[in-house]
Amino acid sequence: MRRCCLVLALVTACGFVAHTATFAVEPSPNVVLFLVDDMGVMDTSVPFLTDDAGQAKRYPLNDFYRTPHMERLAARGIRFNNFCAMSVCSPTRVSIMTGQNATRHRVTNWISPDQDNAGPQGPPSWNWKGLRKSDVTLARLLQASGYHTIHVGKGHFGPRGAEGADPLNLGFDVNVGGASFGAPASYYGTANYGNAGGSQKKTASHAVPHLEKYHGTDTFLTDALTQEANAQISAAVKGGKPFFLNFAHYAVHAPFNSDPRFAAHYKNSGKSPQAQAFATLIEGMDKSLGDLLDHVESLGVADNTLIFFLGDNGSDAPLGHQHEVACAAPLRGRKGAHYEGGMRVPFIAAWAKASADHAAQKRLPIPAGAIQSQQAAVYDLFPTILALANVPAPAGHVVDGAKLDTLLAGRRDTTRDELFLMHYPHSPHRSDYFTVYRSGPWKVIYHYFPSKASEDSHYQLFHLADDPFEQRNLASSHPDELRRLMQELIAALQRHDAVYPLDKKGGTMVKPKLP
Ligand SMILES: [Ca+2]
Repeated sequence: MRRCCLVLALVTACGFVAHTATFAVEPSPNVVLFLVDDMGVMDTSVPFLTDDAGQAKRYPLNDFYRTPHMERLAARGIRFNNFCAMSVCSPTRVSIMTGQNATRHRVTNWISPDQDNAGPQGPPSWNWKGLRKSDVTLARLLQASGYHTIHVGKGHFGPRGAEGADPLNLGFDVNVGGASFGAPASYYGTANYGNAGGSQKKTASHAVPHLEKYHGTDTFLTDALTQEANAQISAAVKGGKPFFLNFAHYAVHAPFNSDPRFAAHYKNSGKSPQAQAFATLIEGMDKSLGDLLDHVESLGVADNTLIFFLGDNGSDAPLGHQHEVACAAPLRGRKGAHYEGGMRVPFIAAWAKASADHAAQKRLPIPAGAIQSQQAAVYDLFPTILALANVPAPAGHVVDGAKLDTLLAGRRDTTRDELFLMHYPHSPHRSDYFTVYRSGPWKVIYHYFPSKASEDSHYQLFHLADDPFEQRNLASSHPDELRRLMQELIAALQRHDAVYPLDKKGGTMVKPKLP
């Protein structure tokens, strides 16, 4: 797709060349999706949240974690402090690949590799099988338009043996480390990442594939994947094609194996050994980002390489109760929960090296050190990246996301709907059978089967602008707003062709009720 120059000859009706002009055509930009598993918006030394004046505000967790390379990336680009993901892994991953809300593609739960995990009252027609060969994916569209498409790290697009288990079936030219499962058996090279060999008697069901050359070494999984990603970037650059790298770290997902390279930084933190190990996974992931930035710079392609850094769901930091202000403090909740801590993720977009005169950067300018507070979500990446690469989405493929260009430029986009729908018709997880709907400053949560976690009600209502940490449930005191938001929630589910939980007998779908 690299077209160095195009000679255009305009021929008149008489048949002679009237004018010849030479246009330099820019090479297509390289795109790196740096996707961190289970990383929430507070799991970093980069402050994402802001004060009333819109300035970055540090909280104690920002001083616990060490992510200097995220700081470097944030200084080069823009970070979003209101970026939403689905509350668990696979739904977000499929949304990134399809541009669709999980409600629509119906991978509404994480995909258990060996058995359908709809849950006891989950919808049987949810999409446990995940992505298929025939599905429209971001990778396939880029591949068809001339990109070299690389997947490194965690896949989790489909169960074991299904088409989606192998990223090579989904439009990737290369797959290193991607498989059906989400959690690695081990981060340790000395344990062969769970594969048989050496002192490892049996291959574990979640053994990370393709990394044999690191077996028996002290190469931590995050580092092995980084070396592989950088080698793939080198090969792509050598081959002269633009590349799309889906660099999907297993970190910082459990098991919380302590990374010995960084353990000393946290030993006097007063935090539990698990929390310290989690922090080492964060710092190892951050070093990976730094190594990648250095590498694209050393190859001379940094000014033509766009980095999107993000998490796939809210924090899983082992710092306290899943429904309290603890794991993602000051946000409430944790991965899987219906509170903001379960679905707010870090998002940074930056050219790997700023160059104001670069053609691609002129088309998509990104200010340095900026913060964007307008709400956006994981499915917005699909239209954004396709537009940047000049690739149209196929007719008939419904896209729920909207281009981020205006937001990436640091401006407010008044044409965007400020809506977010997160549908989780499953159990068991940190929260069960719920739908979240955000509209402007309001957030309503519908609980299909009231429980202690839902304050024994179907409804919770929060005003996030006034109460960003979800301390005041307004469902009883604001019945008009509750009813209006619930009407919108029900309409949004219908618009996305949702499937719903079943009643206890397992026969009838249970749809949300108006208050
Ligand atoms: Ca995840």
